[in-house]
Amino acid sequence: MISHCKTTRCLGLLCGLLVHVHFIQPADADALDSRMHLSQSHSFAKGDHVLIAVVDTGIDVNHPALKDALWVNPGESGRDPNGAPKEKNQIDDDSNGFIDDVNGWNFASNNNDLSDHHGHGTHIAGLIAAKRMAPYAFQGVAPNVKLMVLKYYDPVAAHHSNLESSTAAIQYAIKMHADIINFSSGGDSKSNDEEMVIREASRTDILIVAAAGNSGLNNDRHGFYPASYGLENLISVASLRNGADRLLTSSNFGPKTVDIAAPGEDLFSTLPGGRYGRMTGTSQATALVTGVAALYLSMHAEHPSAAFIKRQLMSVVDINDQLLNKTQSSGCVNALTSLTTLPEGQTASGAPIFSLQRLNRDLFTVRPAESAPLLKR
Ligand SMILES: [Ca+2]
Ligand SMILES: [Ca+2]
Repeated sequence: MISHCKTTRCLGLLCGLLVHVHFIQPADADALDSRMHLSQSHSFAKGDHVLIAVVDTGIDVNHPALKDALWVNPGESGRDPNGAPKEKNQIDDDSNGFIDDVNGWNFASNNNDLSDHHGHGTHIAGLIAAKRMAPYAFQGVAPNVKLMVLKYYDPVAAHHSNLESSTAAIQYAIKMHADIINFSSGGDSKSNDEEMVIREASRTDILIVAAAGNSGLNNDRHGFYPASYGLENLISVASLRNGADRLLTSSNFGPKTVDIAAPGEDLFSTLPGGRYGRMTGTSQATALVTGVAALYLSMHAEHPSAAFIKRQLMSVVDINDQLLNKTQSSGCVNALTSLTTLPEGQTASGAPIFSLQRLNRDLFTVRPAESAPLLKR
């Protein structure tokens, strides 16, 4: 547990309870795959053309599995009129208020150094977008997305307000037109500034995926922010145990204010220095849901609204009794059904469903044939 939480947004509570580095076992990839049906979902989408802002501790921008997943700000790339590369000419070429912000911005130190001195951000980035690199079977949920790196916390930076930094990071994501914001952090107090900027993200139809928190508490009673602002463009995510349909005892929950669950125990992903390792928490579960939302978005050129994507993911979860009264959807995110199930209110033939309560999902789920080509693993 990390104890740097002097202000009100604290990733230390959200994960990093255990980090160790070793080779992934085939069972790791298989377990996550079978839980979320990832490789089958990649037959439909891989996240192309989707831009995800990762508000976190930065990223190892040189990690072999991540370096090709970075967003490149078009206004800060190429050559300036003097022939100098815009990415390092010390000029704010796109006049967005940030100098040489080619892959994102460091709001902790107010510069463009995105180095991850913690590990949390690199781990989250890998779960969303890592490319498969031999000898590892591991890859991110949406390996073709682009990541906008918005660093709000640095353990080696001078004291600053996490909350001010993360709020500024969300403002940047809005200004630079991210599709989804992954927010694997939070705190137990509301912030007017933060709520205002998240409402602004709502108006611009950006989906925010936020961790429910790792205190084992009922968010319906206590609240955990930004997850608990209760906006229709914000998905609040709880974390499941491995090999069981129960939440981690550390995961916050809430039948009204926590929307969905995803695996989050001992997940394998990227770490700084080109390494790999495991972390546990609602942070990790949040990254998986972000990835699934990106897959859905990349499959639909008409750009469905953030609220629509939220409803879609929640309406096709794998329901289980252990999650009744724990989350609003009572289930675990499922990448395959999220992509292959028609929206609520329609059958495969287009006939309206009149009672969602009595809906038989099998009636309107388009399932791939047994012989559907799957990605080789
Ligand atoms: Ca700029
Ligand atoms: Ca520049």
